[in-house]
Amino acid sequence: MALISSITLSDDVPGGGNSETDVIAKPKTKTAKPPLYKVMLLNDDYTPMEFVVLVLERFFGLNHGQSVEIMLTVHKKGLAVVGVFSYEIAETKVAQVMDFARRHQHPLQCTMEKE
Ligand code: TYC
Repeated sequence: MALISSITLSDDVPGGGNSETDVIAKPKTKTAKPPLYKVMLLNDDYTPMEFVVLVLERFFGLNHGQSVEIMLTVHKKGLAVVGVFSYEIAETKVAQVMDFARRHQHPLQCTMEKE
């Protein structure tokens, strides 16, 4: 009996299971997904519509029809989300758009916000 109890009441596994046969507890799968960020374009009275369409095609990979549609949404509503990205990608898109607008002397504003 002493031998059996030393196996069945093994104290190296919580609950006193047999350490040679028990399955180890499942590791906690707590891999939080990285936060996402909305990138938005803001309306203004001066940036030409064609320039905004070009921005959407060039930096957001949208086709011409999608770009016209989103540009018009910004024009009418004041802003629109143009894409959702990881922090690093969103930051890069914002910087690219702001730099492109500045170089062309347009007041176009592009911002990001946590989703
Ligand atoms: N409102 C601008 C115009 O009438 C067009 C425009 C659209 C500007 C979208 C900025 O993000 C913008 N020329």
